[in-house]
Amino acid sequence: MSQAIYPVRPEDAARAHVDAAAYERLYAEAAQDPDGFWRRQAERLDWTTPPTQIGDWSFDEADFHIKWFADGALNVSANCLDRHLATRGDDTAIIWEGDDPADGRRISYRELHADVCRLANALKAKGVAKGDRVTIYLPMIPEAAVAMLACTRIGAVHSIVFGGFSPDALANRIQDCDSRLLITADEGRRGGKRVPLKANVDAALAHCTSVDTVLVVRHTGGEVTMQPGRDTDYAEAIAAAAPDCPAEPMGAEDPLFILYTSGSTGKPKGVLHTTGGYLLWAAYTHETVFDYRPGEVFWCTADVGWVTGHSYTVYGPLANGGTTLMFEGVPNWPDHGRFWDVIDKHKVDIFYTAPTALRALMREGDDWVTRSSRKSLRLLGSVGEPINPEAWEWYHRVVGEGKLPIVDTWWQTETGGIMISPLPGATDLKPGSASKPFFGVLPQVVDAEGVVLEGATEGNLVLAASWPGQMRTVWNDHDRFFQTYFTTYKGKYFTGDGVRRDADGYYWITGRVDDVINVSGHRMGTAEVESALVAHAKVAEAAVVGMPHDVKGQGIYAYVTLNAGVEGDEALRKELVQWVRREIGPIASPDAIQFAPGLPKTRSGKIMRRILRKIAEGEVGALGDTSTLADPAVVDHLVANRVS
Ligand code: 6R9
Repeated sequence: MSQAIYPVRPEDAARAHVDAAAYERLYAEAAQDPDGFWRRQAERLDWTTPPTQIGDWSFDEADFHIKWFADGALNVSANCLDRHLATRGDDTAIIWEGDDPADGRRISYRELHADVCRLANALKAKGVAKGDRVTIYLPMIPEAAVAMLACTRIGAVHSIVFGGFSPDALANRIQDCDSRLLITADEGRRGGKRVPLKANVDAALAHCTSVDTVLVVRHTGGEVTMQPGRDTDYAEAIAAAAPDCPAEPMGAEDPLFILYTSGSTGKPKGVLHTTGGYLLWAAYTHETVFDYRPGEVFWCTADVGWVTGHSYTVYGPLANGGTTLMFEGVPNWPDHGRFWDVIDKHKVDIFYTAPTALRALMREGDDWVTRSSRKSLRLLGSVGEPINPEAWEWYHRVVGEGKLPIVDTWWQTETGGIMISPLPGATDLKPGSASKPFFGVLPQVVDAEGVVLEGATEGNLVLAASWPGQMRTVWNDHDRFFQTYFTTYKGKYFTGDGVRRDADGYYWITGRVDDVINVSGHRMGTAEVESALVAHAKVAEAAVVGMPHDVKGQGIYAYVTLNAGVEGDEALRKELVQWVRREIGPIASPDAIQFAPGLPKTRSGKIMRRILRKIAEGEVGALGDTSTLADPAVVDHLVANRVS
């Protein structure tokens, strides 16, 4: 563990919204008088009906409910657009940087407002009403933000599906929330390659009956089949629509969006966020953690298909009247200097990315970075997985030239926004530590039995109180919401993460303690990959665990038992990798497949994942207690045939 400490720089403290003294004061206020605190904070949004009710929640089974600002009403698109028009209508809301460095656009608040209104009117003309679900399957192009905001304008609930997901994964997500309308593009572009989005949609819709309308953005101009009666050209649909559309006043607790995420069981969960609390959390954390001021260029590299793209590419920056950069491409194309070139090109002030990207770039040498100026940069951020101190130090020394603070932000799809993070003007930095909780966040470290551990300690991370940005339910499965998050430790929200707290009260996230693996900052449920594998005709059984991976953080290690008489060879291994990519998407590709005649099971038939994890990690000398195994010989075979 790194011992280094980087103190707050005086210039950061001087300019900051929140310095060290303010942090202590605001943290105490939010903990002692949450209603007073959040009533004041809610004033940063424009409400059509200001809330008088603030926090109203209980994590106890008998009275389980979570509400914030419940009697207030507001509209998210009005908060992200209309209220900025008078003061900064001509300011740039979105800078779009295409995959091809020659492609780009700048969109002002006024233009974005008009585009959003047109699409909102077009959606209404297609029969989309308040509460209806709209699936968005788009590349990182401005139309993705337009689509999100147009939904919020009329009270439709968006569900974005990452463009890297397969037709099957898309179909499951459409069906689960019963979307009526889908917005896609002909193709996406990534690293010079094309992603056949519309063709994937056609394949997905062969299994879904709920979608009756598809809007298709012509992005690459690639050839697509348009199904008459169902598919409409996006440009045509909005050309016919008026550039103003009243913003529907929404209850603070009305659904805003659904975002599917992996859990420890097979089926991805539809995480539901609501209107008031989510927007407040995204806006307030964006302003405070990045010490953001309008006029600065904020670049979050996350795709809008993930929660980070929702909160910090779109909602947080736009709610704050900021300039957000949307990037369609990848860090290593046309070459390994792309990130730094884009920073110079658009004079980016704040850069927010994932450790996996940093590790990949670090391997290519410093020259790619140092050939750029990066003098516009003021602050760096990290999100998605624990950042190892080596990557942190490289980010700090090479990218930030030893000067810029790094905010390592811990949070989850479920939390809506940043929960534990340094504040640049308030928190001394320790490489690898997400450091201190944000206002209103009450972390606790508990042991396996739920005993709260004090002081410097290590255990599981729970949150003892609700916060406005908290998810409200799992779409269509409120019981699963309660069971997943509130039963492991009664009366508390369980994060699924392990954590260490040091003597200074800094939190160090150690990674997932459940059956979720974090591949390049993307969550994969091991059960999802397992069910994809067993769907293959030659596979009898599969068990999937995480393994250490230099760039991805964690890789996917699959133990596969084949049907009797089937021979496991290199060709089948490749076939299975392709199969999983087709079933779920490229992010789920197994990094290692080990054919195993048997899996280690208890006498009651439970697979002992602890042992499989150790073997995948190469820690074969430390397998622990194997006495409860039904057949200990299985383990010797697995160890002897480990894939490295
Ligand atoms: C925002 C996001 C959530 C899981 C989370 C944890 C890991 C995220 C982290 C981090 C250590 C950080 N995680 N940020 N671990 N340090 N700064 O990534 O949401 O995709 O839902 O993933 O990611 O394990 O539980 P999501």
